[in-house]
Amino acid sequence: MERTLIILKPDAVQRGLIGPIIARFERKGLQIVALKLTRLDSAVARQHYAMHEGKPFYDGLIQFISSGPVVVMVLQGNHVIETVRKMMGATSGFNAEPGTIRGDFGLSSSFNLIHGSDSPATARAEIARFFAPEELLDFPAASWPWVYAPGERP
Ligand code: D4T
Repeated sequence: MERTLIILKPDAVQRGLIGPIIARFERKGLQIVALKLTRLDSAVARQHYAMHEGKPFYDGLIQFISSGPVVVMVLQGNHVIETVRKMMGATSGFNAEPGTIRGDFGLSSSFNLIHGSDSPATARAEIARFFAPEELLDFPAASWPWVYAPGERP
């Protein structure tokens, strides 16, 4: 099964949106296999957003993502990377469709609540950045027989 790394950014934590956002993933049928509240120091933030170095919003992005506690978690499920990206919505809350997390909860393009890995290779690197192997729990979810049809089941 596929895994993805999620960060609930400082704005989501401060606005009391940890529960409502995680509830959406649980209701979808996705499985949480790792979860913690932490804070990104500047070095980890720069590593995580290295691909944006040099862009006009880079310094503000590093400042924002390391400005307060974040929730990092690993979600597991069939096609979870694409599923979560769709549930997040477009980068800016203003452009994001209603029904998506950013579309329902935000208006900003920088305070945009959530990060999700964008490819399997990125997910592997990002999961390893935030979790040791032993922090990832491998267990059969009780919901699987009703979330997945027999041919789709893990
Ligand atoms: P992340 O990477 O956080 O999951 O967001 P996206 O995948 O949706 O968007 P992105 O990589 O293009 O941008 C990364 C991060 O930078 C912030 N940002 C982006 C910003 O502050 N101003 C901007 O103009 C853009 C494009 C928001 C997300």
